[in-house]
Amino acid sequence: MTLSRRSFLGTSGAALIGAAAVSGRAGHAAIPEAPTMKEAAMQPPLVPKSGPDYQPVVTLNGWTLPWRMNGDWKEFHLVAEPVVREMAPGMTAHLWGYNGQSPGPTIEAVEGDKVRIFVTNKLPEHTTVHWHGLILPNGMDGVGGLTQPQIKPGKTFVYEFVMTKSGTFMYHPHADEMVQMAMGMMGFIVVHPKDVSFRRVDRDFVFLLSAFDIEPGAYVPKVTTMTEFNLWTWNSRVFPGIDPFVCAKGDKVRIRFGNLTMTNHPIHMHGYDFKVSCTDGGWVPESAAWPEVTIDCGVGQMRAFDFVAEREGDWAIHCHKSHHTMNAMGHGLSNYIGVNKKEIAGKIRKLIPDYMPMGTAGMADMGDMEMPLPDNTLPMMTGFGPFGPLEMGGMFSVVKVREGIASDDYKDPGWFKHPAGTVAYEWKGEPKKAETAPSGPPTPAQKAEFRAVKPRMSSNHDH
Ligand SMILES: [Cu+2]
Repeated sequence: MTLSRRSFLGTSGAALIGAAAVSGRAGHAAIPEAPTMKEAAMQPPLVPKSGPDYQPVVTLNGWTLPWRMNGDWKEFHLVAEPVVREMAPGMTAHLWGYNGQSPGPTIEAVEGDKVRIFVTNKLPEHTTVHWHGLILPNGMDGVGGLTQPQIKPGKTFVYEFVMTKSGTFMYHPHADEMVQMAMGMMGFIVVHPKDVSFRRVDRDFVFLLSAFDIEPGAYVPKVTTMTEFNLWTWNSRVFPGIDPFVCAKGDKVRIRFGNLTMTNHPIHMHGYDFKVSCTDGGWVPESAAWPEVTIDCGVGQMRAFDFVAEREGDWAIHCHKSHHTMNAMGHGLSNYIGVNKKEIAGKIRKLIPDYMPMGTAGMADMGDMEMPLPDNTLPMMTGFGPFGPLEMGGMFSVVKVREGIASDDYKDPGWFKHPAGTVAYEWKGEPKKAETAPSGPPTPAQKAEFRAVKPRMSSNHDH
């Protein structure tokens, strides 16, 4: 399918939809306002003004959808629409999302809540919303054609159900799914336990894993891509555009994520071991929560892990697939490690004075290089830390643990200041002479070093 520029126009401003467009049982009532978000910056957690006093989540580079009470119903309004998303400073993408951004706003509720979610379709094609992991009546499940007719452009549907269980869930279309998810349509759902002390943490971070195929210089993802994506994102952001996970020393922290890409992501956090505490199927009993430092998240799965932020520092957190911590590159880049390009470089420089051969000793030299790139294109490996280039992109961020951060403060505290004597350092002694290769036949002593010695049973160590 082709997307005309026109498709992206006319979506700005808070959407106030007339009740006439509403179908369903709630059609007689006024539809709630649909707030919209202009920024890709993390918004403060939405502290509940009434009801149970739960610890609200923060959405990386995102926000939580405000609601209103209507009798005993909690009412939300999602608007499916084309959006412009900044994926990192220097690159925006023309995506589809909800209420002004991709991913859509996080929906937070409490176990037992009756929720009514209005969904208005401002896309150029039909859609639905599926509530992944929630236990609800079949007709509210949002599968176009199977459990409901699709929502046509311009129409609003109403979903009504009870949040029967607490946990970690998400929403996404179940209509023209490959296209709509490749365009960025998804959002997080957190249902807090009715007993707000249950598994309570001090900081609760959420994000969704998504992948896009956007050619360098382009703005619109290719929607027919099945596996060869080139931008690996957390909440439709790539490093260095992904918010850090700011924690006060001693905080109980939960990090929750769901995978709506087409491959698995082993999410690895440095500096800590953590306990896997929740999946989209429910809570892992505390007695069974298992320790990890990397937790794989399969396609369509969600994982949450908990840890106590007791060690200060800037701890990397990233997908462990190394090509997922890189941004888009041209295809067909060859491996030139060990190739001497000096001679050919000289010839090319006669034609192109700026030409620079790269990759002859690995590709790290690309991390600290400023090369001309097409407009709206991010470097493949980028970002600078206090010690130099980070050589990262894609699914990478930093858990920043600091002493004395206020409980509601999520601002980037800058780089960690390491106590003196705690940073790896260069050895500056004299190199040993023996490191040169010997000439001539090996001496008996040298031969002896190659003799394999197989230890016997421990008999010779008997006391
Ligand atoms: Cu990955």
